[in-house]
Amino acid sequence: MAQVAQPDYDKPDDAGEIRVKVICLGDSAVGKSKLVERFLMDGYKPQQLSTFALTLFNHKTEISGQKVSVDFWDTAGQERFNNMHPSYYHQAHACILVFDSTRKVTYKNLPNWYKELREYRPEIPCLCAGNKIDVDPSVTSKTFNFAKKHNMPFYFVSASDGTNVVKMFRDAIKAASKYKSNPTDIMDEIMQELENFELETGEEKKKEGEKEEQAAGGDAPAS
Ligand SMILES: Nc1nc2c(ncn2[C@@H]2O[C@H](COP(=O)(O)OP(=O)(O)O)[C@@H](O)[C@H]2O)c(=O)[nH]1
Ligand SMILES: [Mg+2]
Repeated sequence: MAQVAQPDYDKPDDAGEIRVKVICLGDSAVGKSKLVERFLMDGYKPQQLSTFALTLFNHKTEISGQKVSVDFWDTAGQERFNNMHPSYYHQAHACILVFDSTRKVTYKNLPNWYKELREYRPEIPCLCAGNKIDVDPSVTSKTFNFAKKHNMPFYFVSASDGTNVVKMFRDAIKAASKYKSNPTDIMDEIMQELENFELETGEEKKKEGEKEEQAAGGDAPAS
C-alpha cells in the first residue's frame, strides 16, 4: 500500500513550538466537520492528503504562553463504513468523540468508536461532545453516562450557534500538547477545571434566568 504523505508528529518539535494532531471521531453526519470549521472560522488552511482522502486543517495558537501548531484531521466520510483507516489514528495526541444529540443511535455507537480508538491509541486524552443542542436545547438536562464512565470531559455543543465550541477545542488542544510533552495527569486537570466551569455556567444561567424574568419576554433572535 502506498505510503501516507502525512507529517511525522513524533519528530522533535521546532524551536518553541509543539506540533500536535487532534482527531474527531463519531458516526457520519454528527457534525465533526462543522465543529472544526466553526472553531477555525476563516483562520485555516486546508491541506489535502491524497492517499486516503483525508484533510488536515492547521491552526496556530498558544497555550499558557507555549506556541502550539495543531493539525485537526478530518475525513471525507470514511466513517460511513464504521471504521477508520489506521493512518487517521496514527500519532494522534487527542481525540474528540462526537455524537448527534438528536439521533440516539449516534450515541449508542460511541463505544464502538472508542474501542477502535483505544486499539490504536490506548493512552491519548479523549473528550466527548453531544452536538446540535441548538435543535432541542432540552437535551442538556439529560445525562449521558458514557463520558462519565470512561472519565472523559463532556461538552454539550452546537456547531451552528457556537455553544461551547471554543471551550471544547481549547481543552482538546491543551490536552494534546500536555500529552505530547508529558503524557500524564492532564485528564485529571481538565476534569477538575470542567467541574468549576460547569458551576460557573450554572450560576450564569441562573442570573440570566432572573434577568429574563424581569425583562418580560425579550426573545433572543434565532441564528
Ligand atoms: N442544527 C445543527 N446542524 C448541524 C450542527 N452541526 C452540523 N450540523 C449539520 O449536520 C450535517 C452533518 O454535518 P457534518 O459536519 O458534515 O458531519 P460529519 O459527517 O460528522 O462531518 C450538516 O448538514 C450540518 O449542517 C449543529 O450544531 N446544529
Ligand atoms: Mg465530515
